[in-house]
Amino acid sequence: LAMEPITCKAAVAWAAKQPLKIEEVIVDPPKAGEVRVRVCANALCHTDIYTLDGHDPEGLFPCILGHEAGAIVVDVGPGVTSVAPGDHVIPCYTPECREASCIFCASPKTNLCPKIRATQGKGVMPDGTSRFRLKASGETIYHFMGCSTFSEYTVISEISAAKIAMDAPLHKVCMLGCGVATGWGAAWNTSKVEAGSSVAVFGLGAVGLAVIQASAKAGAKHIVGIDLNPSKFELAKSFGATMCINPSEHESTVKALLSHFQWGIDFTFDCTGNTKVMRDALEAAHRGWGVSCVIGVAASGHEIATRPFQLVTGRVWKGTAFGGWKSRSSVPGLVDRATSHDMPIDKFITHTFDGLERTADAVAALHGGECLRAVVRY
Ligand code: NAD
Ligand code: AHE
Ligand code: ZN
Repeated sequence: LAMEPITCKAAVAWAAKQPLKIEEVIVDPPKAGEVRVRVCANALCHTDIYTLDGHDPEGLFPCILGHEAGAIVVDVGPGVTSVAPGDHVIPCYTPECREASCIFCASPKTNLCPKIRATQGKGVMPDGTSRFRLKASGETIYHFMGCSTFSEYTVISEISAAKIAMDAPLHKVCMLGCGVATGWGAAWNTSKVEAGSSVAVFGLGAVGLAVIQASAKAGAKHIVGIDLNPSKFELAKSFGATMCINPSEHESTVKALLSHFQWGIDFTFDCTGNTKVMRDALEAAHRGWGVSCVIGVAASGHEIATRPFQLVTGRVWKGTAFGGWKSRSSVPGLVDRATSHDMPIDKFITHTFDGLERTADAVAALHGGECLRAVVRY
């Protein structure tokens, strides 16, 4: 039976800094190597807002944002073997092609499979075309991060679809499609936080709190949470922070940290996207061996700086995408850890909305300052 286009609702980003608009869109059937999914729940990530606000050098409009979702496979294109209609999946913006010729998938050093990265960055599927059109005019709408989950239906590559347990609650485990998984992986994979070590986390959104949770699990002895918004401190402590610092109360955050940790902190993380904070995080890292990991995504045109002496004297500056997780291989296990409460995730959900048309309310909530993750259930 030929697959038909599906008409559904999507929250379309028409231009930078403009509110999302709920539109009727046509979602074309999946082509070879693609799957069409029904999105059941979507958590907003700061990166969606960053692109909507026009800070992403790759941002394209009109597009359908969203990349932290739980979904059910509806139909599959020719050649798809790893998922079938009815399977529950998490769309992953970092794919995993697993082809023998992929030196990135073959290497244990990285998760950055480049197989579809070029077209993904151009807002299209690997054949160079979009599966989304506006119903009213036929105008093409771009994809985003290979996911576009602010839509009741979307098309993703098979290599971007992590098949997860059928009984995992999609409105919760959707958060493992980005923020929470990224924080855990930054601590465990990218930085390899050690038992007994000291950790400083700059930025206590969902990503930073996930770093704290994972660092505590790894046995870190001291975990400092840093945020301009002190309303985040209580929650940070409940995730495992042993101390919190508000930079606005100190002339220098680095000096404030060094007053407690003479030679610096073993593992530091930027979870703000602010390049000045990235510098502080590097310079607060321990002389001789401190590792500083950039997780935050900086606005277009912003660059990092420090004195090279900071590196000469043994600090290491690194960064992470999706916490280093090889997506299709790792996400199912992360989902199991969340559902078994080995790594509880309920506390990350501060807002819940029902219906795709509430996506703009979720965006407003994320701007509000009290929000970690706003989950929209479709
Ligand atoms: P968020 O907006 O919920 O949290 C950011 C936190 O940083 C807030 O609590 C805010 O008060 C705090 N903050 C802002 N400026 C600060 C400053 N100067 N000093 C101290 N604290 C400050 O965002 P999130 O969803 O947790 O994401 C965090 C960052 O990580 C974003 O930049 C996002 O784009 C990025 N991100 C990266 C990856 C990746 O794979 N590398 C994945 C997910 C998110
Ligand atoms: N498009 C931006 C970069 C945005 C960016 O760095 N994205 C992160 C994920 S943020 C998830 O919330 C990432 O993984 N980047 C690696 C990649 O391949 O996109 C730009 O600067 O052009
Ligand atoms: Zn994200």
